[in-house]
This record gives sequence, structure tokens and C-alpha cells, in this order.
Amino acid sequence: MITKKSLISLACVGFACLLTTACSEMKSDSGQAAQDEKQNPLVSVKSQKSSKPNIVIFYVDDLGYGDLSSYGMTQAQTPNVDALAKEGIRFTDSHSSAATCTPSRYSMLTGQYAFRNNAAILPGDAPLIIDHTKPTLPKMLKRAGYKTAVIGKWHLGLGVGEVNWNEAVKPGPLELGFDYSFLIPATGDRVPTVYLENHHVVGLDKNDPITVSYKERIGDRPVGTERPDLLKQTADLQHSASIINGVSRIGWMAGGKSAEWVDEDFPFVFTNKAIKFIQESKNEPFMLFFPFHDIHVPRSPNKMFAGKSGMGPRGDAILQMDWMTGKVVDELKKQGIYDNTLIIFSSDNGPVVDDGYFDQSVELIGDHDPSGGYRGGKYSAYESGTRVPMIVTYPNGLKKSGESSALISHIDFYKSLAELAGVELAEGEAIDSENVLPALLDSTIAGREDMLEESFTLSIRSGDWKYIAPFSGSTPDWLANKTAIENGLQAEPQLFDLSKDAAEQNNVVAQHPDLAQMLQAKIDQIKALK
Ligand code: NG6
Ligand code: CA
Repeated sequence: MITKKSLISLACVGFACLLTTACSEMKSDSGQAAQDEKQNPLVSVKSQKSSKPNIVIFYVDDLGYGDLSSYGMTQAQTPNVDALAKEGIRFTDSHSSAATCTPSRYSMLTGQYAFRNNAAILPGDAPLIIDHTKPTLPKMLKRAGYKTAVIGKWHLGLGVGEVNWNEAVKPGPLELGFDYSFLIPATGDRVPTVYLENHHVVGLDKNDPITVSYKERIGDRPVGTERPDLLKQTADLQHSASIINGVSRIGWMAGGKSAEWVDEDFPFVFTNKAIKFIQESKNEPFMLFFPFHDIHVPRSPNKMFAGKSGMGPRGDAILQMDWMTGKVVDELKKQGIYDNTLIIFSSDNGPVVDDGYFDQSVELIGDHDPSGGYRGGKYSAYESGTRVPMIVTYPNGLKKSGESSALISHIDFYKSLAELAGVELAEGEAIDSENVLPALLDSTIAGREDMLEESFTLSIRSGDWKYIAPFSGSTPDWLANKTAIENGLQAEPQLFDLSKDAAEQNNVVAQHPDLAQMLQAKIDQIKALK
């Protein structure tokens, strides 16, 4: 049902009106903080040091709305994440801003929709797609004195094109405002399969330089199409190029033998880096962005987790991710800083079971529904493309825990965290972000009234209404086996009333043509925003 409030907002000259209100409210709050600081700078600096909360963002890859036991999964348990859910706020209508990884991360770190920069899934040798001369979320937090790190999967490109992996690789996260970075440069299924620490590939032997190609076969590594006997799991054609650690990847890599990662070591490697960063930063406010490789393909869980979920490698990767989360949270507790840390736990897009590797995840999934009853999944315009679990904890600052149905997009982290850190934003900074901090801290407070969702098309939520814009473009060849219909891509507009039809089965556009038109106009207004 459309609410009275959202009807008013629909009638408003447009979305810009909503944004202006949100912005002016936010500015007045942070303006007050700046004024306080001017009056008594010493007091303010002191209180900043002692009270600014640390921020940890756990960003799981491809974890669906139904993929945690605190979100209805019964086949396996995620006790560490569930403990956060029990203590904090468990959001039921929170969304990644897009249905795939690169656009979601782009939006979170810039506060701008990915379509403004044509940010789509990137190859592993793509240039950095965020302009490092412009504001970013980590730069914004540094203005408030935060030490910042990103540890995990990047997938936002690096360098300016034709990266030489044997020299300093930049610009990258350091130029975007992270003080420290330890990365999977793109994804686990894309070359180069090496860690990048700050500007350099870890463990590289200068006598065995790395070259990467996404155009043609290079080097003497075997490839999946020719040597299936070397593979731990077979894969589709797209994932059947260079074989590294028994897994064929997208793209070819020559050299760099000593720097190759071992997929099964990921949980220890990344968790240890995060623990070290926490130990070194415990005396200052810090922000740790911890984007997991899990539960993305290829799923190669460590032997501690392999076979433990009963659902194949995908379920095992969920257990591994839960363990890693627990380890990082334990370290915050050990250092006595957990209470003063705002933790956001969420996922970059909805779930996918078969994403190119034949790892038995389809066969062994049983009754488990990764989408938790919503339609679609990763890549999809339907709700499960972006509706993901989200949990917030912050013992010192949470006003009311419990379940929250606030409508929130991860693009809102930018302005919400600015408010939390007391940073005043420049005109035009993070234009698509809304300050939803009150809802992040109190389960009874509402979030957005409207929210854009990006996939191969654009969709918009307005309260419980969901409108999907007609799609006339083309999808990549590899997506052809996942049909357009399954992904919500249709030539006709679609409108769903989620209050009655949460699974988006009945397109009611014919019954509500004016509303559909208004929602399309709203999308057009957002697109026109500069
Ligand atoms: C696709 C890959 C898929 C996955 C995805 C990115 C093929 C056939 N599929 O191109 O396996 O890597 O890109 O996933 O190549 S994401 O979560 O990083 O967006
Ligand atoms: Ca993803």
C-alpha cells in the first residue's frame, strides 16, 4: 500500500525535493557540531578522540537475504553473525544499491549511483573507476581523523589502464583515502590471482614478472579447457582460462608463480590482516572496510569448513564467512573497543548458486532458499537482486535494537557515517546518499521513502510499491542462460505491490497506470540530477 507520506512525496516536484530536505536537516546537525568546535576547540578535539566510534563494514559477496540462520536459514547455522543480529538491529528491507558487485561498491564509496559513471562488472585488468580527485567515503572519514583500511575483495579497477603488476599499482585504494589496503585485486575468479598490499603485489619474484591478459592466451600456464584433469572443480567456458591452484579462472596470467594465492587460505590471510589493523589502530578512531571473497565463486573453503554445511561449497563458504566475522568481532572485544564500534554487516548483492563453476552447490542445496522467499537473485531487477541481510551493532550508540523494516540503501552509508563522524559535506558531495543514521541506530525509526535499485535496468521502491523500468538493451552473452524474465528484464514496465505480493508475481501496472508513470518520472528525475 502506498502510504500517505509517500503520496505527498510523489506529488512533490520530484525527488530533488526529498533530497533537499534530508540534506538541510543533516547540514544543520553537522553545522551545530562545527559551531561547537569553534567555540571551544580544545574540548571538542579531546571529546573527538575519546568518543568517535570505530566503524567496521563487513561486506559479504553474493550473500542472499535467506543465507543466514538469523534470516531464516535452517540447514546450517551462522552463530557469529546471529549474535550480532541478536544484540543489534536486524534490517528486513535493506538493499545493496545494485544487483552486482562493482556498481554496489562504487555507490557505497562515492555516494553516487553507478549509472552516472557506467560502472558495471569489471574485468580484472580494468582501470580504477572511481575518480581519485573527487570525494570518497574513506576521504570523508579521514577529514574526521579516522584511520582507514580496506582488507578483502576490491573489484573497482586499479591504475589508469594497462597495469604493470610488477611496479607500483596506482591509483587505487590509497589514492581514494584508505591508509592501508590488502586486496584481491578483482574477484577470486579473475586473474591476477595474487594479493596486492598497498601498491605492490605480495611475494613477487622480480625474475618472474606477472602479465595479465583478458584478450588472448599468454604464458605457459595450463588452461581449464585443455586440462580438466588438473581442476578441483570444472567450470563454464568463461571460467576456463588460466589454472591457478587447481581452479581455472577468467583471463590469462603469465609469470608471478611465487605470488599466487591459495584460495583455501583466504579465511586466515584476511582475518589476520584485519586483526593486525585493529591492534595497530585501537587508540584512534578507525574505519575498516572488510569486503569478503566469500561466498563468491570459486568456492574453495578451508578444510575447517569443507563438507561441514551439508549444502556443498556454497554452504561451507557461509560457515567460513561466519567464522571470519566472529574472529574480527572477538578482536574488537579483546581490545576493549567493541562497545565503541559501529558494525555494519551486509552483502554486495543478492544470491547466486551456479555462477560458472560446477561445485555441487546446485545439487546439494536441498530445501534452502538463498533468496528467503523474494524473487530473483544476483543480477536481477526483482527484490532478491538487492534485498540483502543487514545488521548494525553499536553498544555505546544504539538507541533501540530489534527488527527494523526501514528502507535503506547502502549508498546511504556515506551521509549517515558523515553524520556519525560529525563531518560537514561539501555541496554536491555524495548526491545520491541520504542520511539515515537515525534509522541505523533505532529499530523503530523509518528510513527512506523512495529508493533506486540498479540492475541491467533501473527499479524504484516507493514505500511498498516496486516499479521496474522497461528494459530494451542487451545483457552480456554469458547471462543468456539466466533468462531475461528471471532477471526482471522485460520490454513492458512492471509494478508490484509488495505489501500484498512480496514475491513480485502479479504485475499490476494496468491497474495503476498513473502510479507507474509517476515512478518512471521519478527515475528520470534521479537520472537528470547533477
Ligand atoms: C560475471 C561472472 C561471474 C561473476 C560476476 C561478478 C561469467 C560467466 N560470470 O561476469 O562468475 O564473477 O561476473 O560477480 O564470467 S560480482 O559479484 O563480482 O559482481
Ligand atoms: Ca557480488
